[in-house]
Amino acid sequence: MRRNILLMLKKHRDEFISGERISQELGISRTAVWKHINILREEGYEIESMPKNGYKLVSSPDILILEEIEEYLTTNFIGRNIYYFDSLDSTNTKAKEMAMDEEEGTVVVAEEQIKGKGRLGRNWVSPKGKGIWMSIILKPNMLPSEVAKLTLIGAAAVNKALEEMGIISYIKWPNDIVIQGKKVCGILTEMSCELNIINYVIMGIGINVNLLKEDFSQELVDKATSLKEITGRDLDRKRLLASVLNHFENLYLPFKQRGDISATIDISRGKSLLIGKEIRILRGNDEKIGRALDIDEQGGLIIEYKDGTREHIFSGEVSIRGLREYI
Ligand code: BT5
Repeated sequence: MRRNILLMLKKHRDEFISGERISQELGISRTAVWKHINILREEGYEIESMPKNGYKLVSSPDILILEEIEEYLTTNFIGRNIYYFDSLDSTNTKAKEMAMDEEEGTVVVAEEQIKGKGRLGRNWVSPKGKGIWMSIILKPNMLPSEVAKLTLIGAAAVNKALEEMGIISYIKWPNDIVIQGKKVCGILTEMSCELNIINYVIMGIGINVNLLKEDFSQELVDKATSLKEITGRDLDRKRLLASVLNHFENLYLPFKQRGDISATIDISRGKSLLIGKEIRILRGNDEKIGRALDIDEQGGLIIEYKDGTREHIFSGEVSIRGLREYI
Protein backbone atom coordinates (compact mmCIF):
# COMPACT_ATOMS: atom_id res chain seq x y z
CA MET A 1 0.00 0.00 0.00
CA ARG A 2 2.77 2.39 0.94
CA ARG A 3 4.29 1.74 -2.45
CA ASN A 4 1.06 2.76 -4.17
CA ILE A 5 0.84 5.97 -2.17
CA LEU A 6 4.42 6.73 -3.08
CA LEU A 7 3.72 6.07 -6.75
CA MET A 8 0.76 8.47 -6.65
CA LEU A 9 2.86 11.14 -4.97
CA LYS A 10 5.58 10.64 -7.57
CA LYS A 11 3.12 10.86 -10.43
CA HIS A 12 1.91 14.23 -9.15
CA ARG A 13 5.36 15.33 -8.09
CA ASP A 14 4.92 19.08 -8.28
CA GLU A 15 1.37 19.35 -7.06
CA PHE A 16 -0.66 18.60 -4.02
CA ILE A 17 -2.84 15.56 -4.02
CA SER A 18 -5.61 15.35 -1.47
CA GLY A 19 -5.79 12.70 1.22
CA GLU A 20 -9.35 12.12 0.10
CA ARG A 21 -8.31 11.29 -3.44
CA ILE A 22 -5.58 8.94 -2.29
CA SER A 23 -7.97 7.22 0.06
CA GLN A 24 -10.61 6.83 -2.65
CA GLU A 25 -8.27 5.62 -5.37
CA LEU A 26 -6.59 3.11 -3.10
CA GLY A 27 -9.68 2.13 -1.14
CA ILE A 28 -8.27 2.87 2.32
CA SER A 29 -9.29 5.29 5.05
CA ARG A 30 -7.82 8.78 5.29
CA THR A 31 -6.31 7.84 8.64
CA ALA A 32 -4.53 4.96 6.96
CA VAL A 33 -3.22 7.35 4.29
CA TRP A 34 -1.92 9.65 6.99
CA LYS A 35 -0.20 6.76 8.81
CA HIS A 36 1.52 5.61 5.63
CA ILE A 37 2.63 9.16 4.86
CA ASN A 38 4.23 9.35 8.30
CA ILE A 39 6.10 6.11 7.75
CA LEU A 40 7.31 7.40 4.38
CA ARG A 41 8.58 10.49 6.18
CA GLU A 42 10.43 8.30 8.66
CA GLU A 43 12.02 6.54 5.68
CA GLY A 44 13.38 9.89 4.52
CA TYR A 45 10.74 11.15 2.09
CA GLU A 46 10.10 14.84 2.49
CA ILE A 47 6.35 15.26 2.10
CA GLU A 48 4.66 18.60 2.53
CA SER A 49 1.13 18.58 3.85
CA MET A 50 -1.46 21.33 3.82
CA PRO A 51 -4.82 20.87 5.52
CA LYS A 52 -6.86 21.87 2.49
CA ASN A 53 -4.63 20.69 -0.34
CA GLY A 54 -3.30 17.37 0.83
CA TYR A 55 0.19 16.03 0.28
CA LYS A 56 3.09 16.90 -2.01
CA LEU A 57 6.33 14.97 -2.46
CA VAL A 58 9.22 17.41 -2.07
CA SER A 59 12.21 15.07 -2.13
CA SER A 60 13.10 11.40 -1.96
CA PRO A 61 15.88 9.84 0.11
CA ASP A 62 19.07 8.55 -1.51
CA ILE A 63 18.21 4.89 -1.03
CA LEU A 64 18.37 2.11 -3.58
CA ILE A 65 14.90 0.61 -3.25
CA LEU A 66 12.89 -0.52 -6.27
CA GLU A 67 10.45 2.37 -5.96
CA GLU A 68 13.34 4.78 -6.39
CA ILE A 69 15.07 2.90 -9.18
CA GLU A 70 12.21 1.80 -11.38
CA GLU A 71 11.48 5.18 -12.93
CA TYR A 72 14.88 4.90 -14.64
CA LEU A 73 14.65 1.21 -15.55
CA THR A 74 14.01 0.13 -19.13
CA THR A 75 14.57 -3.58 -18.53
CA ASN A 76 12.16 -6.46 -18.89
CA PHE A 77 13.47 -8.65 -16.12
CA ILE A 78 16.80 -7.48 -14.74
CA GLY A 79 16.17 -5.47 -11.56
CA ARG A 80 12.38 -5.75 -11.69
CA ASN A 81 12.59 -7.39 -8.31
CA ILE A 82 15.00 -5.73 -5.88
CA TYR A 83 15.67 -6.86 -2.32
CA TYR A 84 17.00 -3.93 -0.38
CA PHE A 85 18.97 -4.19 2.87
CA ASP A 86 20.40 -1.52 5.08
CA SER A 87 23.32 -3.72 5.98
CA LEU A 88 24.52 -7.18 4.93
CA ASP A 89 27.65 -9.24 5.28
CA SER A 90 27.80 -9.50 1.50
CA THR A 91 25.16 -9.13 -1.19
CA ASN A 92 26.68 -12.12 -2.98
CA THR A 93 26.28 -14.31 0.10
CA LYS A 94 22.68 -13.16 0.55
CA ALA A 95 21.88 -13.64 -3.13
CA LYS A 96 23.25 -17.18 -2.97
CA GLU A 97 20.95 -17.99 -0.06
CA MET A 98 17.97 -16.71 -2.03
CA ALA A 99 18.88 -17.76 -5.55
CA MET A 100 17.12 -21.11 -5.84
CA ASP A 101 13.74 -19.55 -4.99
CA GLU A 102 14.05 -16.35 -6.98
CA GLU A 103 13.44 -15.43 -10.60
CA GLU A 104 16.29 -14.61 -12.90
CA GLY A 105 17.11 -10.91 -12.78
CA THR A 106 16.38 -10.49 -9.07
CA VAL A 107 18.80 -8.03 -7.51
CA VAL A 108 20.08 -7.84 -3.93
CA VAL A 109 21.30 -4.41 -2.83
CA ALA A 110 22.77 -3.27 0.47
CA GLU A 111 23.67 0.18 1.70
CA GLU A 112 26.73 -1.31 3.38
CA GLN A 113 28.55 -4.61 3.46
CA ILE A 114 30.29 -5.74 6.62
CA LYS A 115 32.19 -8.52 4.87
CA GLY A 116 32.18 -7.43 1.23
CA LYS A 117 34.07 -10.00 -0.84
CA GLY A 118 36.60 -9.72 -3.62
CA ARG A 119 38.01 -12.65 -5.55
CA LEU A 120 40.04 -15.37 -3.82
CA GLY A 121 38.71 -14.47 -0.39
CA ARG A 122 39.86 -10.87 -0.58
CA ASN A 123 38.03 -8.05 1.08
CA TRP A 124 35.85 -5.39 -0.60
CA VAL A 125 35.46 -2.06 1.20
CA SER A 126 31.75 -1.11 1.16
CA PRO A 127 30.88 1.84 3.43
CA LYS A 128 27.29 2.83 4.10
CA GLY A 129 25.30 4.81 1.57
CA LYS A 130 28.29 5.68 -0.59
CA GLY A 131 28.46 2.99 -3.19
CA ILE A 132 26.46 0.55 -5.22
CA TRP A 133 26.92 -2.86 -3.67
CA MET A 134 24.68 -5.30 -5.48
CA SER A 135 24.29 -8.82 -6.80
CA ILE A 136 22.23 -9.95 -9.76
CA ILE A 137 20.80 -13.48 -9.75
CA LEU A 138 21.12 -15.09 -13.18
CA LYS A 139 19.93 -18.47 -14.43
CA PRO A 140 21.39 -18.89 -17.89
CA ASN A 141 20.88 -22.12 -19.72
CA MET A 142 24.46 -22.65 -20.82
CA LEU A 143 27.57 -24.62 -19.99
CA PRO A 144 29.37 -23.67 -16.79
CA SER A 145 32.47 -23.01 -18.89
CA GLU A 146 30.67 -20.04 -20.46
CA VAL A 147 30.20 -18.25 -17.16
CA ALA A 148 33.50 -16.36 -17.21
CA LYS A 149 32.04 -14.34 -20.08
CA LEU A 150 29.33 -12.97 -17.81
CA THR A 151 31.97 -11.01 -15.91
CA LEU A 152 32.90 -9.29 -19.16
CA ILE A 153 29.24 -8.42 -19.72
CA GLY A 154 29.08 -6.92 -16.23
CA ALA A 155 32.21 -4.85 -16.81
CA ALA A 156 30.96 -3.65 -20.20
CA ALA A 157 27.61 -2.66 -18.67
CA VAL A 158 29.29 -0.59 -15.96
CA ASN A 159 31.57 1.03 -18.54
CA LYS A 160 28.56 1.99 -20.68
CA ALA A 161 26.56 3.27 -17.72
CA LEU A 162 29.45 5.50 -16.67
CA GLU A 163 29.80 6.73 -20.22
CA GLU A 164 26.13 7.68 -20.16
CA MET A 165 26.95 9.88 -17.16
CA GLY A 166 29.81 11.49 -19.06
CA ILE A 167 32.54 9.47 -17.32
CA ILE A 168 35.11 7.64 -19.43
CA SER A 169 36.45 4.50 -17.82
CA TYR A 170 38.64 1.58 -18.83
CA ILE A 171 38.26 -2.12 -18.38
CA LYS A 172 41.09 -4.03 -16.83
CA TRP A 173 40.31 -7.50 -18.05
CA PRO A 174 38.50 -9.37 -16.72
CA ASN A 175 36.74 -7.73 -13.79
CA ASP A 176 37.87 -4.22 -12.92
CA ILE A 177 36.80 -0.77 -14.02
CA VAL A 178 39.60 1.74 -13.79
CA ILE A 179 39.73 5.52 -14.04
CA GLN A 180 42.97 7.49 -13.90
CA GLY A 181 44.89 4.37 -12.96
CA LYS A 182 42.71 3.54 -9.98
CA LYS A 183 39.97 0.99 -9.46
CA VAL A 184 36.41 2.29 -9.12
CA CYS A 185 34.53 -0.94 -9.61
CA GLY A 186 35.11 -4.65 -9.15
CA ILE A 187 33.04 -7.64 -10.17
CA LEU A 188 32.78 -10.99 -8.46
CA THR A 189 30.98 -13.72 -10.39
CA GLU A 190 30.09 -16.86 -8.46
CA MET A 191 28.24 -19.91 -9.63
CA SER A 192 26.47 -23.02 -8.42
CA CYS A 193 26.36 -25.87 -10.91
CA GLU A 194 25.99 -29.61 -11.22
CA LEU A 195 27.85 -31.41 -13.97
CA ASN A 196 26.83 -29.42 -17.01
CA ILE A 197 23.86 -27.59 -15.54
CA ILE A 198 24.04 -24.17 -13.99
CA ASN A 199 21.77 -23.75 -10.98
CA TYR A 200 22.48 -20.05 -10.77
CA VAL A 201 25.11 -17.41 -11.22
CA ILE A 202 25.59 -14.49 -8.85
CA MET A 203 27.05 -11.42 -10.46
CA GLY A 204 28.30 -9.14 -7.70
CA ILE A 205 29.09 -5.58 -8.72
CA GLY A 206 30.67 -3.02 -6.42
CA ILE A 207 30.94 0.59 -7.61
CA ASN A 208 32.65 3.29 -5.56
CA VAL A 209 30.24 6.15 -6.16
CA ASN A 210 30.45 8.81 -3.44
CA LEU A 211 33.28 7.48 -1.30
CA LEU A 212 35.87 9.90 0.01
CA LYS A 213 39.60 9.35 0.31
CA GLU A 214 39.19 8.69 4.01
CA ASP A 215 36.91 5.76 3.26
CA PHE A 216 39.92 3.85 1.93
CA SER A 217 42.71 2.46 4.06
CA GLN A 218 46.22 3.83 3.65
CA GLU A 219 47.11 0.84 1.57
CA LEU A 220 44.09 1.19 -0.74
CA VAL A 221 44.17 4.91 -1.28
CA ASP A 222 46.81 4.63 -4.02
CA LYS A 223 44.93 2.01 -5.96
CA ALA A 224 41.27 2.78 -5.39
CA THR A 225 39.15 5.83 -6.09
CA SER A 226 35.52 6.85 -6.40
CA LEU A 227 33.42 8.63 -9.00
CA LYS A 228 33.06 11.52 -6.57
CA GLU A 229 36.83 11.85 -6.20
CA ILE A 230 37.18 11.81 -9.98
CA THR A 231 34.39 14.23 -10.88
CA GLY A 232 34.36 16.39 -7.77
CA ARG A 233 30.62 15.98 -7.33
CA ASP A 234 28.10 13.66 -5.76
CA LEU A 235 26.66 11.24 -8.27
CA ASP A 236 23.11 9.95 -8.41
CA ARG A 237 23.36 6.33 -7.28
CA LYS A 238 19.80 5.50 -8.30
CA ARG A 239 20.24 6.61 -11.88
CA LEU A 240 23.60 4.87 -12.15
CA LEU A 241 22.29 1.62 -10.69
CA ALA A 242 19.36 1.61 -13.12
CA SER A 243 21.64 2.40 -16.02
CA VAL A 244 24.00 -0.48 -15.17
CA LEU A 245 21.00 -2.83 -15.07
CA ASN A 246 19.66 -1.46 -18.37
CA HIS A 247 22.98 -1.95 -20.14
CA PHE A 248 23.47 -5.31 -18.49
CA GLU A 249 20.18 -6.64 -19.83
CA ASN A 250 20.90 -5.31 -23.32
CA LEU A 251 24.25 -7.08 -23.43
CA TYR A 252 23.14 -10.20 -21.57
CA LEU A 253 20.07 -11.06 -23.67
CA PRO A 254 21.84 -11.83 -26.98
CA PHE A 255 24.37 -13.91 -25.07
CA LYS A 256 21.71 -15.85 -23.16
CA GLN A 257 19.52 -16.38 -26.21
CA ARG A 258 22.05 -17.00 -28.98
CA GLY A 259 25.45 -17.14 -27.34
CA ASP A 260 26.20 -13.82 -29.03
CA ILE A 261 28.69 -11.84 -26.99
CA SER A 262 29.98 -9.64 -29.81
CA ALA A 263 28.63 -6.32 -28.48
CA THR A 264 30.38 -6.95 -25.16
CA ILE A 265 33.65 -7.94 -26.84
CA ASP A 266 33.59 -4.70 -28.84
CA ILE A 267 33.37 -2.74 -25.60
CA SER A 268 35.97 -4.91 -23.82
CA ARG A 269 38.39 -4.28 -26.69
CA GLY A 270 37.60 -0.64 -27.25
CA LYS A 271 37.98 0.24 -23.59
CA SER A 272 40.73 -2.24 -22.72
CA LEU A 273 43.44 -1.05 -20.42
CA LEU A 274 45.70 -3.97 -21.23
CA ILE A 275 45.83 -4.33 -25.00
CA GLY A 276 49.26 -3.38 -26.30
CA LYS A 277 50.88 -3.42 -22.86
CA GLU A 278 53.44 -5.70 -21.32
CA ILE A 279 51.73 -7.53 -18.50
CA ARG A 280 52.38 -9.90 -15.65
CA ILE A 281 50.05 -12.87 -15.48
CA LEU A 282 49.57 -14.58 -12.16
CA ARG A 283 47.87 -17.95 -11.89
CA GLY A 284 48.31 -19.64 -8.56
CA ASN A 285 52.05 -19.55 -7.94
CA ASP A 286 52.83 -19.30 -11.60
CA GLU A 287 53.93 -15.89 -12.86
CA LYS A 288 54.58 -15.09 -16.50
CA ILE A 289 55.39 -11.98 -18.48
CA GLY A 290 53.88 -11.33 -21.89
CA ARG A 291 52.29 -8.72 -24.12
CA ALA A 292 48.50 -8.41 -24.24
CA LEU A 293 47.67 -8.48 -27.94
CA ASP A 294 43.91 -8.51 -28.08
CA ILE A 295 40.71 -9.95 -26.68
CA ASP A 296 39.40 -12.81 -28.78
CA GLU A 297 35.81 -13.46 -29.91
CA GLN A 298 35.24 -15.60 -26.83
CA GLY A 299 36.46 -12.96 -24.39
CA GLY A 300 39.86 -14.57 -23.83
CA LEU A 301 42.90 -12.35 -23.43
CA ILE A 302 45.47 -13.12 -26.12
CA ILE A 303 49.01 -12.97 -24.81
CA GLU A 304 52.24 -13.19 -26.72
CA TYR A 305 55.32 -14.37 -24.83
CA LYS A 306 58.93 -13.39 -25.56
CA ASP A 307 59.58 -16.63 -27.44
CA GLY A 308 56.77 -15.77 -29.86
CA THR A 309 54.27 -18.30 -28.52
CA ARG A 310 50.74 -17.15 -27.92
CA GLU A 311 48.15 -18.11 -25.37
CA HIS A 312 44.48 -17.26 -24.87
CA ILE A 313 43.64 -17.00 -21.18
CA PHE A 314 40.12 -16.96 -19.78
CA SER A 315 40.70 -16.12 -16.16
CA GLY A 316 43.49 -14.98 -13.96
CA GLU A 317 45.17 -12.09 -12.32
CA VAL A 318 47.00 -9.64 -14.54
CA SER A 319 48.91 -6.44 -13.90
CA ILE A 320 50.74 -4.07 -16.15
CA ARG A 321 54.49 -4.46 -15.89
CA GLY A 322 56.63 -1.65 -14.69
CA LEU A 323 53.76 0.25 -13.16
CA ARG A 324 53.93 0.57 -9.45
CA GLU A 325 50.37 1.57 -8.94
CA TYR A 326 47.56 -0.86 -8.71
CA ILE A 327 47.15 -1.54 -12.44
C1 BT5 B 1 36.96 -7.65 -7.00
O1 BT5 B 1 37.83 -8.57 -6.47
O2 BT5 B 1 37.26 -6.65 -7.56
C2 BT5 B 1 35.49 -8.04 -6.81
C3 BT5 B 1 34.74 -7.03 -5.98
C4 BT5 B 1 33.27 -7.34 -5.94
C5 BT5 B 1 32.53 -6.49 -4.97
C6 BT5 B 1 31.05 -6.70 -5.05
S1 BT5 B 1 30.17 -5.60 -4.06
C7 BT5 B 1 28.72 -6.47 -4.25
C8 BT5 B 1 29.09 -7.94 -4.25
N1 BT5 B 1 29.06 -8.48 -2.91
C9 BT5 B 1 30.30 -8.83 -2.50
O3 BT5 B 1 30.56 -9.28 -1.37
N2 BT5 B 1 31.18 -8.60 -3.48
C10 BT5 B 1 30.55 -8.08 -4.66
P1 BT5 B 1 39.40 -8.49 -6.63
O4 BT5 B 1 39.76 -8.33 -8.07
O5 BT5 B 1 39.90 -9.69 -5.91
O6 BT5 B 1 39.83 -7.17 -5.89
C11 BT5 B 1 39.85 -7.10 -4.49
C12 BT5 B 1 40.92 -6.10 -4.10
O7 BT5 B 1 40.49 -4.77 -4.47
C13 BT5 B 1 41.19 -6.03 -2.61
O8 BT5 B 1 42.16 -6.96 -2.23
C14 BT5 B 1 41.68 -4.60 -2.43
O9 BT5 B 1 43.05 -4.49 -2.76
C15 BT5 B 1 40.91 -3.84 -3.49
N3 BT5 B 1 39.70 -3.20 -2.94
C16 BT5 B 1 38.97 -3.53 -1.84
N4 BT5 B 1 37.89 -2.72 -1.71
C17 BT5 B 1 37.94 -1.86 -2.76
C18 BT5 B 1 37.12 -0.81 -3.19
N5 BT5 B 1 35.99 -0.46 -2.57
N6 BT5 B 1 37.50 -0.13 -4.31
C19 BT5 B 1 38.61 -0.48 -5.00
N7 BT5 B 1 39.43 -1.46 -4.64
C20 BT5 B 1 39.10 -2.16 -3.53
